[in-house]
Amino acid sequence: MGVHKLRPDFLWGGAVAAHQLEGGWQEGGKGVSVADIMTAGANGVPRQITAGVEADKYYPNHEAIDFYHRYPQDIKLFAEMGFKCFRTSIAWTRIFPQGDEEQPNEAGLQFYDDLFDECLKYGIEPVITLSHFEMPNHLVDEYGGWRNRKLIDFFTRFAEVVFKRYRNKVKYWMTFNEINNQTDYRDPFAMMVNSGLRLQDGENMEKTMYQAAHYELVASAKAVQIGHQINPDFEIGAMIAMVPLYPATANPRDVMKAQRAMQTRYWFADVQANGFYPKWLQIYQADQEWQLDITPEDLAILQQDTVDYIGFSYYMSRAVQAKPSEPADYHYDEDQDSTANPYVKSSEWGWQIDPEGLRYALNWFEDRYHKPLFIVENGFGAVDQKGADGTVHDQYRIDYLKAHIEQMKLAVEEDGVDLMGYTPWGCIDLVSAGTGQMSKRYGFIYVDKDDQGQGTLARSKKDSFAWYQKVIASNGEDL
Ligand code: BGP
Repeated sequence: MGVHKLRPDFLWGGAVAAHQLEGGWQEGGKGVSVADIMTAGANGVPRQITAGVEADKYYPNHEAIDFYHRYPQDIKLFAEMGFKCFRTSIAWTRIFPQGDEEQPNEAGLQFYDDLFDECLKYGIEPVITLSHFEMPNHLVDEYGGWRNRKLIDFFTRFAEVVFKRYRNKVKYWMTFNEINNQTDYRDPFAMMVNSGLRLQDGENMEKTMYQAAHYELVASAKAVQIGHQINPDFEIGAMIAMVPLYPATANPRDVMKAQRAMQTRYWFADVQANGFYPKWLQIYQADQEWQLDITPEDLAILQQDTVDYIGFSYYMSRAVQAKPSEPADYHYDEDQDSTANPYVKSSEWGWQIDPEGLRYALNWFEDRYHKPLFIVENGFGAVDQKGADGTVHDQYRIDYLKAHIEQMKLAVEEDGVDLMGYTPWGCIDLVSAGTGQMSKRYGFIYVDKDDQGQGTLARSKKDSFAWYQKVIASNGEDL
């Protein structure tokens, strides 16, 4: 049996993002982010991205769960669970309200000083995402978001300011949350939250995505370089949305399709970890005659400043199928090429539950990049009901997490994967990114608030709270 074990300093914790829990959207000099102009979706209607903040609309991110004021109480609960780390993001708009200022906003910097001090008081390491779906909306209105090269300077200025300020408080960083989600370039929501792209009529969305993604990758590499200059002990990672794409059958054409689908979804990680664009993509881009703005200097930066580790989210896998007459390039289209996988069950939101896919993903990353890995999101979104005793009995959540932790341990113990930590998503209930609602919950801690924004915001422990406490205390032995 495997000689490997989870590291003794394994980073057990939980993950959130500023805009999904802080609230205080106009406090402490904060500017308007893209998350602040997104309404809640309802009854299958997706979230709307409005032109600005419109008076008659409900914006759930504005108050969220009021972590901005209540964080001491919440961090105390995380400490009680035994968290070794806490993953959150720094809201870019607290530091640079518009995004293009020369000088940062001191009140915003102070807020995160206080928050990190509160974590460190309990020995909880902050794990920080620089950009988690919450860029300044001014950069969208004024510059067109990441289609503009100027964004590289704005982002790296922001990164430099926070790296310097928190050089002795934060060691673990990630640049862009789920940078590869924009592979789905037909999804206006993904394009907005990832890259601040409001698509214009007649625009070639795919080309715009490749251009914006390139600027983000250069900005990410520059941030890695700046961070290491400020503190060589920093560990700065990528953050990839990992959804393994399986061939629907053993038909070699499906297998080829799945391979190209994996290449298409994960080339972002290739660039961040290997330092260069994969060949198939260079050929594909050249064939389109897009004339992308990719300079030799950019390529040198990508090559030189690769990430220290791969952080990734894992919720589900998918299966893909070749078309009856598949073109030779096996071009992958997220919408058209996916098919149901009869071997796995789905959540209420159609997310296919596949614990073994996590072991597969860990091995896939290990084989391809040989870098430490960090599972920075995993979890089960569900509508929780309080029982007669006023407590949420979320055995379904425990079952989901347990099954995934078992597979994670196999990847470490049997396969030798180098894993830094595990931070389940939404460790306290928060606003769902996809739906904008409260009712899709992930937390160990229940927050009293509904989809209309009503509730006391009181916190209470679900059954999963004590379960996760036990998991951490035993370093994953007692599941
Ligand atoms: C990831 C995001 C998170 C988060 C999570 C769950 O894509 O990084 O911000 O919200 O998914 O998604 P949802 O909230 O839509 O259930």
